[in-house]
Amino acid sequence: MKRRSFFRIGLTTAVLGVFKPVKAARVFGEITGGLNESNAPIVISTWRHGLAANDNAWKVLEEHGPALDAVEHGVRTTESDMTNRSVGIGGRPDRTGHVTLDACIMDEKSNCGAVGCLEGIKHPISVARTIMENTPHVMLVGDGAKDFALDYGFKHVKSPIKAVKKEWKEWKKKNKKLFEKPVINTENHDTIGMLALDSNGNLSGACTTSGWGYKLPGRIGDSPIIGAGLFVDNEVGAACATGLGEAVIRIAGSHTVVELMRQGRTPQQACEEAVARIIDKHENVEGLQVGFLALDKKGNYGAYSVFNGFNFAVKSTGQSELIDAGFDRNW
Ligand code: SD4
Repeated sequence: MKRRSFFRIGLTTAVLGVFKPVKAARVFGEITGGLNESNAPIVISTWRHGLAANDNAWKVLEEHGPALDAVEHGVRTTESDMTNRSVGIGGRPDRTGHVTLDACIMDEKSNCGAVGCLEGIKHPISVARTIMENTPHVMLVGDGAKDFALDYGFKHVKSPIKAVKKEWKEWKKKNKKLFEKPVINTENHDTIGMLALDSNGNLSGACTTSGWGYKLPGRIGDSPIIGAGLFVDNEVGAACATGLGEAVIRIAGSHTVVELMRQGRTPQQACEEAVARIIDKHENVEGLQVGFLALDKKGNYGAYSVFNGFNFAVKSTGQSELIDAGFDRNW
């Protein structure tokens, strides 16, 4: 097996730019990229941190680079941001103080790679890609994933970072029982999921997170699970999810969105239907936030969430904006 170069596309570009996003409040059901022939290249990603991530993904797309490089490069931006508490090693730990990271990546040929419960590695997304490109497996977790990463030249980094450790200690004082049922943390749903369509018309996606803050040790969410946190089918489209992973897994969320697009739904309609299914499958959706993002083969996009508050970033030629997603109900 050959070790790949991790620095193919120049990591020095991972610098946050200055943005003046246009904040558009839109009526849900009307967010689409339009019906023109093709919006390619285009990149979309979850939450406000998607703006900076899209900018770095765009550097690849505008040079006519592959969507796969764009999404990896893009989400590394968020993984590098030590102020981000829900992605990368700056993220919140589990109940025992371990920051365990989940990520996955998928390309236009349906190749995919994933890591779960990975500790002490700055860029889980690149480990996921390395698994995809260098092994016959899709997913490695825990110590196996860590050893694999170290063997392939990734460096160990310390986590949690100081500020996070302090917060966790405070949390621990108030939460003494380790295995008490975790409470849904409605403020900590900030995974980055990114979908890109390149100038050759190929789709790829990436998803990376530190998961549910103060989760039970060993918990893996939807984000590294192909079909749940992310799914790409180059014939149809791509989708990713953010929010309460358990709810997303229950309906194979991202796969569901892509399959709905295959049946003729627009990206917007597909996201709305997947959210409706989540609502149907849960007796009580109180505090259960989930958001879906979808992109089709022509670069039309859509987004929808259970509750208000979900937004996403879009970048294409002449466009860089943060858009409020439609939602089913108010908090
Ligand atoms: C998870 N979906 O681990 C992730 C959490 C998250 O935005 O914050 N998503 O369940």
